[in-house]
Amino acid sequence: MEPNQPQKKITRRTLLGGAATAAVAVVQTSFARGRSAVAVQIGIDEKTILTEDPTKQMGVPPGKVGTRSTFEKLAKNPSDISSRSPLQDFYGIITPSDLHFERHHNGVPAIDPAKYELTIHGLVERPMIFSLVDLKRFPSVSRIAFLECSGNFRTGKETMSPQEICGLTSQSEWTGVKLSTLFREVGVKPNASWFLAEGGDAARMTRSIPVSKGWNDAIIAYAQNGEAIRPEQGYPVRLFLPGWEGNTSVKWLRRLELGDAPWHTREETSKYTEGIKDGKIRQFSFDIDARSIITFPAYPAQIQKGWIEIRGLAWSGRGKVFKVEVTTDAGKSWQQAQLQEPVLDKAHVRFRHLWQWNGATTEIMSRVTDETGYVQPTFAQLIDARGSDGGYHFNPITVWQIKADGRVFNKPENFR
Ligand SMILES: Nc1nc2c(c(=O)[nH]1)N[C@H]1C(S)=C(S)[C@@H](COP(=O)(O)O)O[C@H]1N2
Ligand SMILES: [Mo]
Repeated sequence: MEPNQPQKKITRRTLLGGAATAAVAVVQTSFARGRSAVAVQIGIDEKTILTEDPTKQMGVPPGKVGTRSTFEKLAKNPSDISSRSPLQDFYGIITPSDLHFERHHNGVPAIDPAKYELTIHGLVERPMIFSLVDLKRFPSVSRIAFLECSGNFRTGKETMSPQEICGLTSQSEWTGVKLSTLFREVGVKPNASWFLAEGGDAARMTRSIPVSKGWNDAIIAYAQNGEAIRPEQGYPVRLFLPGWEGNTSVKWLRRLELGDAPWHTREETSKYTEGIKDGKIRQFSFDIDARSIITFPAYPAQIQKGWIEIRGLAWSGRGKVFKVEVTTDAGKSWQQAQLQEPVLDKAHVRFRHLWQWNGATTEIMSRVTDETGYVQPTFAQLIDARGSDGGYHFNPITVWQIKADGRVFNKPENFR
C-alpha cells in the first residue's frame, strides 16, 4: 500500500463476511491444499488459490531454497550486454543478489572452482599461483559497498523508471581477502606502481590499476551477501575496487601482473575514456562521482494528494554521503532529507523526505553532496563541462515531473 492511501475500514459486516467465506473454504480444504502447494512449486499464479482462507488450509512445507512471492514481479529487464537493477522496487540498501545488475563483455563463463587459479607475477619477489582453497585460508574481510558501471546513464523519454535511467548500480556485502594481504605474500617490489587485472572470460577483460588502490582497499572477493559470489558477478573470484568504476572490478579474475606503467589495454583506449573540453579526453577516470535519485515517487508510480514519503538512494565513490537535498518546487527551494543509518563509505545510502502534495503539477529532484564537498551537477552543468558528448561518468540530477493526475514522469528536458 502506498503511504498516502486511506486504510480500509473494518466494519462488522466485513468481519461477518470473512467468517462466511471461511465456512465455504473448509469444504474445499484438501483440494485447495493440493492446489496451493502445486501452485507455489510450479510457480503458477497464486491468484488461483486466493479465494481460499489461508488460515483454513495447510501451507506449503519448507523447501530447499526460499522463493520470492509470485506476486512480486521483480525483473532486471536484460539486453544482450547488460541487465539493470529495479531500483524503484527496493527497500533499504542491499540489492538482492539475483537482482544485482549485470554487465558482461562476452557472457558469463562456467568456471570449476576446483580448477580455479589466480596467478600473481611481474614485479614481485615470489610469483605465486593461488587456488580458491588457498585464498580462503587468508584472513577475510567483509564490507558493504556499491558497484556501478561508468556507463550508467540513459535519458530521452518521459516513460523511464529509475531502473532504466540508472539501474547499472547495485550494492552487496562483499567478502574476500584484502589484496594488500596477497601483495605482502608475493612481496610486491617497491618500483611496482601499476598492476594488470585479467579476467578468465571470453572477453579476457583487462584493466591497469594503480598499486596504491591495491594496498588501500581492494578486495579479492569470493562471496556476496553471505554466499559464494554468483556466476554473473564473477564466480568464483572477482576483484572488487570500492568506489571505482565497475569495469575495474574484473570478474572471473585469473591473473594479476605487477608493473611500473599502465598497459593501455583495449578497455583503456577504445573504451572507458570521456570527452572534456577542447577535444581532450580523460583516461583512468576511476572514481565514481556522487549521485542520487528519487526512487519514489518516480515513473511508473501514480500518487494521490496528501502526505508522501519521498525516498531514494545516494552514493559517492569518493567517500561518505554528507547530505542529500530535495526540492518539491522545481528547484526554487531545497530542503535537507533524512539519511537512514548506516551511512557507509562508498555505499548506497537511503534518504527520505516527507512532503504534502497539494495536487498541483510540479517537479521534484534530489541533489547529493559527498564528504569531499562535491555537489551532484545538473545535466546542463555536465554538458557545459564536458562538451556535447555525454559518454561515461554521467551523474546528473534526475528531474521527476508530477502531473495533475498524480502520474510521475522523467523529464528528458536536457536531451541532446
Ligand atoms: N572479466 C570481466 N570483468 C568484468 C566485465 C567483463 O565483461 N568481464 N565487465 C565489467 C563491467 S563493464 C562492469 S560495469 C562490472 C559489472 O559487474 P556485475 O556484472 O557484477 O554487476 O564488471 C566488470 N568486470
Ligand atoms: Mo561497466
